[in-house]
Amino acid sequence: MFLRQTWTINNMVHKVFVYGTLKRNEPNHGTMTNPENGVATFIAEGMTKEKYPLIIATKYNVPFLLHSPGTGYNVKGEIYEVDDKMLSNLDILEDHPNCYIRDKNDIVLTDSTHRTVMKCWVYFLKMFKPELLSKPFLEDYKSEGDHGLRYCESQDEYCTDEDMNEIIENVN
Ligand code: PCA
Repeated sequence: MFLRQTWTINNMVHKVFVYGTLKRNEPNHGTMTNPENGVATFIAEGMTKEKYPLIIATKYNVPFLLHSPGTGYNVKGEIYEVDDKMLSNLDILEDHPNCYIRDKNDIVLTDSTHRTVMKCWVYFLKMFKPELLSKPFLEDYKSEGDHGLRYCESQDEYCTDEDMNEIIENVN
């Protein structure tokens, strides 16, 4: 009993909405299915309640959700329940909070007739360069989509310093 309670206290479950390379059949999905990284359980398909610009940038063709509510589409993706370990591994992959910033956002379940809303963690780009808003906006990211900007898997970091300069506004 005591052990079980300890486990529950130390292993929180977090809802994460993924819209890019972490989705099923996309290049980084393996991060979520690798048990060494923790546990991720698929919950449902969903979309952002607000519209946001989803763009592809850098020479690696990385998808970024720009934190600019009201522009773009209600972006489609997948909701997962993850444990603490998986969440911290996703933070490492996404370089939160240096590159992407993980923020809670309303996600509407796509299959639900009642417009069920879940608050989920989402990886956004916040202090982005305004010129990123002139790139085409996507509704449903696919690395192999018509845009022709296939994600470059050879890199193990999303955001090198060079990439950061390209996408993040220098606030100094
Ligand atoms: N991976 C995260 C953020 C962007 C990306 O490629 C995701 O799929 O949500």
